[in-house]
Amino acid sequence: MHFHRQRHGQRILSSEITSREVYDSRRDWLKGAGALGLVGLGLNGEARAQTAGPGKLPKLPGARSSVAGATVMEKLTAYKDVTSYNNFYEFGTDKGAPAENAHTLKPRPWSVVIEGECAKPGRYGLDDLLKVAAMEERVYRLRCVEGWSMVIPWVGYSLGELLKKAEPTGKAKYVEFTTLADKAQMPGVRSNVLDWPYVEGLRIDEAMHPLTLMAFGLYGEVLPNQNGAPLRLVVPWKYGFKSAKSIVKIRFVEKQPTSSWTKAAQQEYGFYSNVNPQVDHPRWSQATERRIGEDGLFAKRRQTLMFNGYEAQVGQLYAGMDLKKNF
Ligand SMILES: Nc1nc2c(c(=O)[nH]1)N[C@H]1C(S)=C(S)[C@@H](COP(=O)(O)O)O[C@H]1N2
Ligand SMILES: [Mo]
Repeated sequence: MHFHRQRHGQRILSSEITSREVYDSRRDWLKGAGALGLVGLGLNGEARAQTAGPGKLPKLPGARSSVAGATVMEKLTAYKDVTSYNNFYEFGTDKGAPAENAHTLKPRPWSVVIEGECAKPGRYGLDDLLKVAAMEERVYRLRCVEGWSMVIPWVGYSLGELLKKAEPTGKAKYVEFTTLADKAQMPGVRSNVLDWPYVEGLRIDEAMHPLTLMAFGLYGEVLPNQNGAPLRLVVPWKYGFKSAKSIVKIRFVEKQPTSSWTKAAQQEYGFYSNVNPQVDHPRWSQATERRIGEDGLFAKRRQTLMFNGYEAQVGQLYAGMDLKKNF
């Protein structure tokens, strides 16, 4: 049995801490909603989720999502940690580099090209992208392949809502995402740590799954630059690197795209990259993870869950596949 911390001289069991944290995060959620006078009101009868950030950036609230699995009842990772411990190699490889350097990114004006195997290709401006579907708040776990995780209240809508607009053809078996690579805005692009631009891909059914989020915000505000402003993917059952930041192009393709990480190390980063505690990274185990913010003296690593805890929602997508081969 592990003990997490001492409080008023009492030792608190991990089981008690967990329910306590869930309670605290629910209460904070309600407090936020109360401050805005929205408790129990809700537009269209929906409960409004109002998880507020520090108010430094424009507000972007979302209604609490009704998508199955969209709200993890675990303590939220602090806004400060979510925005200061990042992977965004276009701004440097240190965890603190994106927060330090991403002020040079200009998230407006912005547009995304949608092309390839679809009936309605086109270029969408950010204001149109923001209006494609109602904004929802989704509390997802995000687990990095490096072995740390966070719980983040994202704001956005299902990527499928946007993809549908372009009317993908029968040949659209995969979707490729390309992100901004501009040396003038992104100092890290001068290094050759990755083959720029950053490219990621999903199978079309993964891209259309309601949990796959086109995110525009977090903590009730627009995305901070270091988290992938003005829009990024969040694919909660896959390792974090599949969640491409600052997207500029979405392409429907017939053949499986090659991601930048697969190009960099084919044996380490497969196309699927589903969170899987049974398939180790060649250089380290994936059985456990460190929750950012829980790194005190008594913090213990958490068991990593199959599909990052989203197995009930996405397991069927991989029925019959050998997940050791398709890692
Ligand atoms: N364009 C781009 N997107 C990216 C990355 C990157 O380096 N460049 N890093 C990925 C990795 S490894 C992770 S873990 C997540 C981190 O997202 P966060 O900083 O919002 O937690 O972003 C992903 N998206
Ligand atoms: Mo990552």
